[in-house]
Amino acid sequence: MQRQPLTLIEHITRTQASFPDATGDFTQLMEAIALACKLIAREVNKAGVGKLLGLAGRRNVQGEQVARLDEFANDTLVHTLSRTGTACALGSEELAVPILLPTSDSEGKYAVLFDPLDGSSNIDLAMPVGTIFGVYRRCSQPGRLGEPSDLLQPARALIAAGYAVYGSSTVFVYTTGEGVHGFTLDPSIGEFLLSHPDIRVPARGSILSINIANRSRWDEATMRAVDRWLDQKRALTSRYVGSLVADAHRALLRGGLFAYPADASHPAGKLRLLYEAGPMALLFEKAGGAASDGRQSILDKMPEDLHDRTPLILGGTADHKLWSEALAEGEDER
Ligand code: P6P
Repeated sequence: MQRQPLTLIEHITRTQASFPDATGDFTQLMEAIALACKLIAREVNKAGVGKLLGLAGRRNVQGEQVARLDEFANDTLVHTLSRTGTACALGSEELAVPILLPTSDSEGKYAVLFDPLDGSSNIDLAMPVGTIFGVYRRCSQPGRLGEPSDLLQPARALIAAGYAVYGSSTVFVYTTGEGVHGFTLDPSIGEFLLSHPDIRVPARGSILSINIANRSRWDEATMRAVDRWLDQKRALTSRYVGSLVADAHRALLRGGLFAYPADASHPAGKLRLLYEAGPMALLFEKAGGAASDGRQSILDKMPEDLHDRTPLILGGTADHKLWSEALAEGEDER
């Protein structure tokens, strides 16, 4: 009989076996995230004929038009996570302020951040979109309401991070620190099945993923880094979806570089530190790659606000080194 690949929950349960004091709360939390991603995938995959296409008629804290699917994805994550009792605080791109949850002494051990539907401007074009999440252990006193500080931790403190990419297939990628693993949704049984065990980012790849239309707004150092990449004497190409989860997933599997540097319109960078760059950085580092803002590891950046932004460079170690060395040259000359 053909051996079925491990399901996501079987895999998570196995990782928990190495934690003797595991109570099952973390597994329950991850099950809630996986369930939410399945529910979101179902709506994304029928967006054209479902009732959730188009705009919700309001703007989010970022000033961006909110798509109906953004609201659905956010509400689904809030609902599936809140009812587990395992979270004390939830932070979302779609919510101006965190949701702080009442907990008993033994509950609410985790704080969860998420971008419920990243790249949603691509939905009406049937382009890939995704959900990104990060999980912290709470740092506030147990047995009471969670606090914003439970969410304002550096990405190095994440105990789990991952994403679901809703593309030609739905793939769930996560790490709890022991490697990075991918699972493909089999809609016929509603299960995420292990399809990408122990993902490793190739040290050197051939793809640069960057929005070249921003070139006129980059500083000199960024232009030098891009030109350094393009001047390499080897076969190169570029790919850019404009959906972080899709572009990062490609770089995780194929190597190369994803870069969203700061520019004159986004002096602090466009992407969000806590619920986009941080989880992606943990995944890349745990898969043997690198993640920085060009000068500092994303994992060490201390957030001040839930919606802080950052420049983001993700890639294999050799490709990332080429970029950061080119960037540093200017500083050496000053
Ligand atoms: P631009 C999508 O809106 C997003 O937040 C990320 O998913 C993506 O990487 C980036 O913005 C694309 O930004 O300016 O290239 O359209």
